[in-house]
Amino acid sequence: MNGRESVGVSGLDTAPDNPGAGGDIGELRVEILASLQKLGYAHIKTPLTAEDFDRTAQQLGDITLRTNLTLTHNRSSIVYKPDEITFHQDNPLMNIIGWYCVRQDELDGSMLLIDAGDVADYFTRRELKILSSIDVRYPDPDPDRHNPDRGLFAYLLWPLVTEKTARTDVYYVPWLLAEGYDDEQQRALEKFAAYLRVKEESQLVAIRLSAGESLFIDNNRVLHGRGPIQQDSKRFLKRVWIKQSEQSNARAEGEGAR
Ligand SMILES: O=C(O)CCC(=O)C(=O)O
Ligand SMILES: [Fe+2]
Repeated sequence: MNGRESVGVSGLDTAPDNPGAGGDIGELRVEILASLQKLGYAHIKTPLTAEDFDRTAQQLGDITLRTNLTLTHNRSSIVYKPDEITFHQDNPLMNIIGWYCVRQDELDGSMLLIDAGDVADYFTRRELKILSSIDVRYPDPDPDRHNPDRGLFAYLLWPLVTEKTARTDVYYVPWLLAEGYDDEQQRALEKFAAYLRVKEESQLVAIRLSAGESLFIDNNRVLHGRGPIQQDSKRFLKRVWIKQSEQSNARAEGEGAR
């Protein structure tokens, strides 16, 4: 790990005990957006309080869900279990995911990231068209329709690749692939999985958050996962799902370009 992914140097380090004062959170927002644009993620090493993390997240868009991630034996989602979590993306309607570390696993607990921001360079025009025709399921965000803890499952569909004017978005969850892909789509899916393996081998980013640190990722670009954690791990992360408005998207692109 080198220091390149660090943000929050100028703004918060001057007043680490009181980052809310003097507009520091506003400055942090600009740094996070710039890092998201450049790297696909922003690792904030300056310790924040949980409240300042939340306030910072609110500056990035609308928080649609707050989740406490700790091992919870009676809950069914993989995020509450100690097993390895393979590379995936969360609900594609969410543009940014943020995690705040309250307590880290004793041995590891690193978040592992793959930046798929270069997907359009790796595939031909024709392959990108095929990838855009591949639908991947995502859980219905309405908890009355999709709620594994209540035995409710409802999925919607989202394209694996979405070509936009200035970027190409990706949405991939290996265990939520739909059924009935044709041969051409199967071949494209295999090549996509190979692309991820190459990136995992050569460009994997591992970030082990310490207590007080936070991480934001561009969920339409970066895949995340982690290795297994201790069966009795005390690891505790707070996660936020953030939806950017069209307005803040446009603003973010403008700021990133400066
Ligand atoms: O526990 C982690 O590091 C990440 C779990 C995860 O996939 C998530 O929070 O969406
Ligand atoms: Fe996830």
